[in-house]
Amino acid sequence: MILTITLNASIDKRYVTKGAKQGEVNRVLQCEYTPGGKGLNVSKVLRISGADVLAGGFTGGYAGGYIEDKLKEKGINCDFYHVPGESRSCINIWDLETKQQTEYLEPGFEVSPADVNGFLDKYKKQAEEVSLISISGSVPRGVKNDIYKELVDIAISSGKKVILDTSGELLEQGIKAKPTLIKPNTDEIKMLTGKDCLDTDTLIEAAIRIHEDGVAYVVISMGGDGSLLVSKDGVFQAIIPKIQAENTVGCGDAMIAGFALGLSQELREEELLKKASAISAASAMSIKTGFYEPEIMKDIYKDIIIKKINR
Ligand code: TA6
Repeated sequence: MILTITLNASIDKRYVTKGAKQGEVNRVLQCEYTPGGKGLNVSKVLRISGADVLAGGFTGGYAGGYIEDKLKEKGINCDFYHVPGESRSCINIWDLETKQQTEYLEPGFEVSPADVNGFLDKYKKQAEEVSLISISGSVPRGVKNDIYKELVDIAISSGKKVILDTSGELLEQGIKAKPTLIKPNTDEIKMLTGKDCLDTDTLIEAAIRIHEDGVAYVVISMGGDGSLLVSKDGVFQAIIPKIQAENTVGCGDAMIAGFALGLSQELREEELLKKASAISAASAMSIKTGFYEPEIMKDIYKDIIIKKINR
């Protein structure tokens, strides 16, 4: 069983519009609601991949109940800490005329110190019972910036591999506990190492530094140029075939799900990176967030090339 932690779960609402204008009444042509927040996208992709998933974190109110009902319909077990507020919504707008994607991410409810302590008590028990832990996304108001350091420490003390996918101060604090895997973007690498990563060599050097500071796997996503994985066994690059992307929202979360699955299966670097890259690419080809077609993933998987980069 893989535990996913989403401290700021949301109802993701995807709108399709045509020529939407600020300051005017715009009618939405299509809309789709699904459980969201980075950790729940990871949960949904893990489930499609056949993994047993336990989803934890904070939910609240009617919206929280909707989120959990929809997760259970997908066969995802839920054990959230319930708070008085309403879980948030995150809006993702795709405009057919401008071909632009715009996101509005609500901040979410505020939690109290008692809520945080109640969640931590629940999380400590969960960490003992699961095989691997994946922590993603932003946190609600009332949660301190070092929360992920505390969660990673608990995971490691429980002898579990732990993935941390977040940004800013949450990542800067969380990395002090030496999570098993992180997937920083170039802004986050600059924050962590002070290096402006303008080219692949600098990117690799920065990732090696983060690895040498204690993170077993450092993943760098380079969008259409594929991704890099740095570990004790070296530097690996995944080169993916050209794809027709339909919705890139959540494909980073899908990649995290692929790594969680692969680490739980004890895969070696080449296989680990190939599977995660194929799942992420297949996810980008789906209009839905936190979803991929297994047949499409298998097709892409066959065409992914993994190169070991000599350093
Ligand atoms: O990565 C995509 C996404 O998970 C959206 O689905 C939306 O829920 C947003 O990011 C939430 O990000 P957060 O970091 O607040 O969990």
